[in-house]
Amino acid sequence: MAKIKQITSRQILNTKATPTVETTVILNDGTVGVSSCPTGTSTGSYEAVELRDKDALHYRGMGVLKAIQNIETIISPKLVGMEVTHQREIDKIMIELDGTQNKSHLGANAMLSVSMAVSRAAAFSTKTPLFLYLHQFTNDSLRMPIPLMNIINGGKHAPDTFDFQEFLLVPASSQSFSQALESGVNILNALRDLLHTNGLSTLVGDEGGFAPHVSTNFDAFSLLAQSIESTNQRLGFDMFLGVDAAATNFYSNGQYHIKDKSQGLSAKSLNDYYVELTKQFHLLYLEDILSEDDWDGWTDAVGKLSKDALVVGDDLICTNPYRLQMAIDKKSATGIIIKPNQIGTVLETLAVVEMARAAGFKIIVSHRSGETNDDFVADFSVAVGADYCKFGAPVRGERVAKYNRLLQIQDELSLLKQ
Ligand code: 2PG
Ligand code: MG
Repeated sequence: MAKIKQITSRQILNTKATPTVETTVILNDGTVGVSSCPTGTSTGSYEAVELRDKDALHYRGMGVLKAIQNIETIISPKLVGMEVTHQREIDKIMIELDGTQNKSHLGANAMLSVSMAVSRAAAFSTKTPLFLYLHQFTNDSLRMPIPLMNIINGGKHAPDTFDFQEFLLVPASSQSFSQALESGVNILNALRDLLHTNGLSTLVGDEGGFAPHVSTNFDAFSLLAQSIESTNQRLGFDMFLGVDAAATNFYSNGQYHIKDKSQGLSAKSLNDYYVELTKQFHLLYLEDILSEDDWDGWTDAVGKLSKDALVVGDDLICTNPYRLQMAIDKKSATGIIIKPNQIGTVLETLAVVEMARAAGFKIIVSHRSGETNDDFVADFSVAVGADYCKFGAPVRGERVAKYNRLLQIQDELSLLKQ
């Protein structure tokens, strides 16, 4: 088995012109594995720490040279010489070297880029597709996820537009991955035409979805419903809708403030509004519909909404086992967003998936708004048999990289079955 010979890292840019860490792992059999970390914009308070230099003279303080130094001076000396397939031990060593609850010593960006590059090098070295390589660390079945496509952007991803952050297409599970992707593209094109006809902007937000200046969240759902109807698909049969409200961003002084309502709302009243929207627009997927610490509000949401839609925690849980346990105990969600950089290593991410699955949660593997062209999460989503993946709109290189990788995997899976 191949051993780690060298680990090098560098500062590269993500899609928001913000520096991030890219790591190269070289093995003694000549194999090379490279991986880079994504970055969130509307981050949860309980995410692992992304180490930033805070040197105002460079990249407005957002440089990651300290994280890179940690890789080269602290992590690399301990990992060089190890068997690359010993992912569990490798991640454990990094967790011990960090020694904190939230990865604030080494930085989750440093640790995750190494962890993913190690997996990729091991997969190459053993001549195994990455999704199959990762699959051996799980108890799940391989499965193509249903793509949740964010074709209208709001919130922090498109400032001065909608209060809700993401308006998502949710294809029916009867569609194969490639059919679902094509349906999404057809609706994206129909929406572009509809916006154009109405004299609205077709400029896009961080994740490639349109960001028109219409006023309410209700209006955004209406635009999606009209676009779906103008294709040959039926809302509520072939295609459903979803939302990532990222509600922490419009919560203040105990109330939720959205343009749809003239006054601030309590969690219960906001949940009643979600019930109306769910009925009218066939919402199947509801992510971060309440603020990240509004546990009672979340429990109320599950009671009112979970028979019709998935109630999904992102900032609520932050891919963190302690937060997940709270969500299980309080019956606050029925699905979990999985983002490797919220926790910091591949093995810990896999463990959270297992824990969530055992509690009956649906699994949604997600990109970040600040991405690179790294398609690791595509393989990861298949490896853990995720129910859904959320990789943005099916446009822009960094989003399409993940969808295109899933198209390859769909083919590879059918070859495996032959
Ligand atoms: C989210 C993500 C990804 P960000 O909230 O789900 O869509 O956004 O990466 O900005 O946290
Ligand atoms: Mg989210």
